[in-house]
Amino acid sequence: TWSAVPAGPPDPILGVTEAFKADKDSRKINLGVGAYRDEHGKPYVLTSVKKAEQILTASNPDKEYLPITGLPEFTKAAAKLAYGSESVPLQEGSIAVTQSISGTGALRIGGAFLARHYPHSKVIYLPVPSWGNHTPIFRDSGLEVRGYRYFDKKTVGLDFEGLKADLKAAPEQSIVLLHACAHNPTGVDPTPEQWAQISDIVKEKKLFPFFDMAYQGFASGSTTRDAFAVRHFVSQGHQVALAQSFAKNMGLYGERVGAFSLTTSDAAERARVDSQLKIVIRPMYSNPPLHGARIASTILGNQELYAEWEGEVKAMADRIIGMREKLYNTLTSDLKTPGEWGHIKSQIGMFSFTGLSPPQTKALAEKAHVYMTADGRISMAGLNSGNIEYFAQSVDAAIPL
Ligand code: PLP
Ligand code: TYF
Repeated sequence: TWSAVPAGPPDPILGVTEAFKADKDSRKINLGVGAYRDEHGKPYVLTSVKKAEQILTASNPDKEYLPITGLPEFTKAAAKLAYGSESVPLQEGSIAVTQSISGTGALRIGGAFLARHYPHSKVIYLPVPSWGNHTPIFRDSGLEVRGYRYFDKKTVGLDFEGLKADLKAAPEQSIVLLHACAHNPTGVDPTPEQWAQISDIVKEKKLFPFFDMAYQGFASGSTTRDAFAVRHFVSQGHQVALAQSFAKNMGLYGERVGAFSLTTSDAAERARVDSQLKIVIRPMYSNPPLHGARIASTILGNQELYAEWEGEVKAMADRIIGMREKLYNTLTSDLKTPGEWGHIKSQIGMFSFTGLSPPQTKALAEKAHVYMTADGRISMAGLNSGNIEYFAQSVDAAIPL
């Protein structure tokens, strides 16, 4: 029956982990997948998460099904975290929000909802490059995927002129996907002034903004600062779609905790949109899992745990920023590695887009047991004081290739 099914290619990001696992060398480093590692290279479970789990266990909760749109305490708290308690649509009760299977599930619900109900366009514009899963998510949702210029290889920074030109040239009312902060894979974000200009173009062209916020708190260490773009757009009167993930900022990767929301015109419109979100979700997976949403809502709803969590997000962000400094200094001052490495320090969030070429990344894997995606993206969180010098020396050796 399946003789005509062709073998598919491995996932470009998760495939790196497979190669890493198969390597027996003790010096090996995995800088592929974007998952936080502590100073000892180990997965990190936040103390606030452990405390929330203790509170939950002590309350002996049941295992009943959640409603289709998830745990109400969680979705309320998630919307407040993203939009801010001062947000007008939040206060007016005009935000439709549902729990989702982490950020990926939020993007997929959003894609499916827009494909069915957004009346003006079936076209979504993604930054070039974007997270590798964006294209298949939106294509499988029934949207047509196109790109807008984002990254400038020459400056290793934002191609702001290209971005503006491409958004201005897009058909009116197209959907545009924006990374809210800590752009994956480039680590390059617009400045607040640039966001304000993007908001103006989106308004002028009546584009529909869809924010992907997978790293709130992870970029700057402040959940408020990282929500700037979303909150600015909302304050400018845009209606937005928003995908949130709690994988990175709470370290809840495998618990699959996320939310999808849409700001609407008023509470009556919100109720109609809510009803249609349920109709999109019910045949997909019926209702979301309990445990992770309970953890997140316990943290977000408890002042003490919330403060502890904010400290832990900041500590993760700060460790990454420290690794950026150290890598930059080792490459430039100690090793005098040829090239311009300032972007290692200026890039934001979990990743650095090193500028290493596919042959260089291949050599790093084969000769130095250092693994990263073929586009030269490294997960900064995979570096620590025990491996950063070996990494820098390996990069230095690979540069002439
Ligand atoms: N969006 C972006 C830009 C991401 O980088 C990620 C994870 O790496 C996600 C969404 C979704 O991840 P998850 O489904 O684990 O929340
Ligand atoms: O490293 C990245 O960019 C992500 C990480 O279900 C990831 O692709 C891994 C698994 C998953 C979602 C995101």
